[in-house]
Amino acid sequence: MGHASLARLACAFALVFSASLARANGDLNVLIWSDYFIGPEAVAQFGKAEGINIKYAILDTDDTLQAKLLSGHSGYDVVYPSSTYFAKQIQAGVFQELDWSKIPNRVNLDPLLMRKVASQDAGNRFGVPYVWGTDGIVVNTTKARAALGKDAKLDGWDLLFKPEVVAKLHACGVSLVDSASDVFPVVLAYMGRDPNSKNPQDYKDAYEVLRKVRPYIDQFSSTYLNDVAGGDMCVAMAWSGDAGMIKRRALQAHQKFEFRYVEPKGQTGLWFTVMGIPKDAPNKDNAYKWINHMLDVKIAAEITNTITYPTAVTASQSMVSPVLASDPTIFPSHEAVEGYFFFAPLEPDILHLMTKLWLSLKAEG
Ligand code: N2P
Repeated sequence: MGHASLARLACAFALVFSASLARANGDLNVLIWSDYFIGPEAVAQFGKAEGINIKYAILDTDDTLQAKLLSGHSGYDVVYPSSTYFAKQIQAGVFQELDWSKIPNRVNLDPLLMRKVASQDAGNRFGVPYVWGTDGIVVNTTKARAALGKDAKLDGWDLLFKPEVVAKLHACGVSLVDSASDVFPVVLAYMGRDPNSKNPQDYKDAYEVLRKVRPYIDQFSSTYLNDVAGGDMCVAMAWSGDAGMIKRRALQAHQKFEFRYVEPKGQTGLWFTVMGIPKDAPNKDNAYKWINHMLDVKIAAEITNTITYPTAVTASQSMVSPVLASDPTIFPSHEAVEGYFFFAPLEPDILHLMTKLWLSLKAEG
C-alpha cells in the first residue's frame, strides 16, 4: 500500500474510529510521518484497550511541524520531530518535560541510543526515541543500468549530484527528498566539506552543485515511496525505512525491477526521530499511554515489521521477521554505523539560509 493510500486510510480510519467508539478516556491527536503509520490493526488494538479515540494527522516535513509547534496550541498530543530540529525546539520551550514514571516501558529503551539522544536533550528530559535511520539512495538497478550501461557504478552520490550522470538518469526519473535539512548536509559531505558546517559560504557552494543538476531533477518529494516502487523514478534520495519498504514490496509483487539501497561511504547521514508531548497538549495522559505502548517489546517488533525502521527498543530485534532482521539497510552493522555522520542540530540562521536556497532551487524549475 502506498503513501497516499496509507494517508487516506489513516484519515478514513481516524474518522470511523472516533465515530464508533465510546470516548471513555477521551482523544489522542497524533501528528506523524506518513512512513511511520503502523497500520490500522495496531492502532485499533491500542485504542480499544485504552478506550481512546485516536486521530492521526500526517506530517511531511520537519519545517511544517516546527511551524505548528512554534505557533503554539497545535492541538497535538504526540509529535515526531527529527533529531536535527529537536534541540532547538526544546530551547524554544515547546515540549512538556516528561514524567518518566508514566512510561514504565522506559526500561526497554536502548541505553546507547538514549545517550545519543541525550547529546541533544540533556538528561533525556523531553524526548523519547522512536526510530532511527539514514539518508541514502534507492536505485532501481534494472532501469539505472539500462540508462547508464550495464557496468555502471551504482554506489555513490554521483547518481544524484554529478551532472553528466544525472542527465542520463533524467529519462527514467530522478527524485530528491523535499527537505533542505536532509539534502544540504549530504551535498556538503559529497563535496568533502563538513556536513554540519556553520559557514554560510559552504551552503552557497552546495547550492551551486545542486543548480547544475536541477534541470534533471524530476521531482522533489518526501512521499516518493510509490513512485520508486512502481518504477516511475529510477534513482531517489531516500530514508532507509522507505528503502526497506520499497525492496519488500518489490519482492512481494515479484516485480521485474531490482532495488538497492546505497549508503555512500563516509557520506551517509544518521538521524533519529523522537516522540515529544507539546507543552499545551490537551490529552497528556493519553500521550503517555501511547508512548509507553510503542516501547513494548512486542509492539516495537511489530513496528519494525510494518515500517522497516529499527526502533529504540533493541530487545525487539530478535522478534523482527528474519528477512528484515538480516537486512543491513534496516539493521546496519556496527562498522557501517561508525562510518555515518550525524545530522547535528540546526542553527536558526543556517536553517533560514538553507530554506531560502532550497526554495529558489525548486523555483528554478
Ligand atoms: C523519515 C523522516 C526522516 C527525516 N520519516 C530525517 N531528516
